[in-house]
Amino acid sequence: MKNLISYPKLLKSIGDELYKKLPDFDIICGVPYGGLPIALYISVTYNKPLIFVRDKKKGYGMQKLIEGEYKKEDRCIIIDDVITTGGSIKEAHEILKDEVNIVDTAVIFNRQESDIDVKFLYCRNDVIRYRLKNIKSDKNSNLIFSADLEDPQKIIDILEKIGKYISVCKIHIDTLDLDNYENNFIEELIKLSVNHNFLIMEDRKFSDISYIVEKQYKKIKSWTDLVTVHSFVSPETLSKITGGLIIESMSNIDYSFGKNSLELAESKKDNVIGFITQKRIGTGFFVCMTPGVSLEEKKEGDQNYRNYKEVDTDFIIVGRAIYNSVDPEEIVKKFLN
Ligand code: S5P
Repeated sequence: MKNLISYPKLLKSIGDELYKKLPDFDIICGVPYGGLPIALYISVTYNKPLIFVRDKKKGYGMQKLIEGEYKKEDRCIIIDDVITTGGSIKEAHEILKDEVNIVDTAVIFNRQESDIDVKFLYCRNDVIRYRLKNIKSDKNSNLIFSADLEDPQKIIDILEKIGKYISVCKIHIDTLDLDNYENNFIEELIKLSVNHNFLIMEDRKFSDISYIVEKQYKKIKSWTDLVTVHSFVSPETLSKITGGLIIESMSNIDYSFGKNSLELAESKKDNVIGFITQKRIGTGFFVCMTPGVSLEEKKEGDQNYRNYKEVDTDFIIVGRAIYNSVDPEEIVKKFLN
């Protein structure tokens, strides 16, 4: 993001797009350093005086913390490039709150790790959606590998062979036998996902109130791109996650939350990527992923398998048919045909 200053045309179009999202205001405040170029561009282009705040921690101490001229009644916008935890934006608020009338805060990129309400152009969820789309088309693969083996080493060994063919690797972290594994499984999984260019999904099927899901998600967020969530959660619960996949229907029982799931997803577009579903729903903005898929139609316990050729959604999720076979690479190639 700091390199944006090396691309003036891009900086300009980002500045214009961000400006369109802002309410009426009188002055604009950039948070150094990341927020300054974009705030200065908006200031000069739209004739809005600029101020900026100094970093308290950097020893300016009792000196002047706000540069530029302002009046108490000025409606002020705070601008930064990125919001992660929101620390520097909170500090700017602190410095400005009794000096001007803060009307909004805007950033270019929201990492979605903070509860502060900000306007933004892009967020983590957008990046996940974009990457999924690109991986699918670059690899020409609609295959999600469901790595439900208990032995982490076996998962790593299979991924080394099939990683280049798959778009996503899905796991259930709580089913893995990690205590008896000498390496750091998550580190290895991330390395493989980078080398072979696939996303990681934790099939957590969140179902609790937002207060709890926020805590649960914190434990896995650093390594998972996608995460599943039941369709009966509240919009508030959904707002705590990114890369969400709403369980619209299950392969093993006959229920469907089509309308609910769509409404829920529409209400939280910045948190949802799509659905786990047996049939295509929505208009294509959200992806549809289907589990319960094998080379042929069959029943195993309560799992209902459909023939992969019968599935018309965006992705198929396949577990046992791949990892129980003697040659996973050969089987993967069959699914991709
Ligand atoms: O409806 C569903 C939803 C999911 S996420 N049915 C499913 O089977 N799944 C998951 O897909 C299930 O938890 C498992 O991880 C995978 C299917 O694995 P397989 O071995 O039966 O292909």
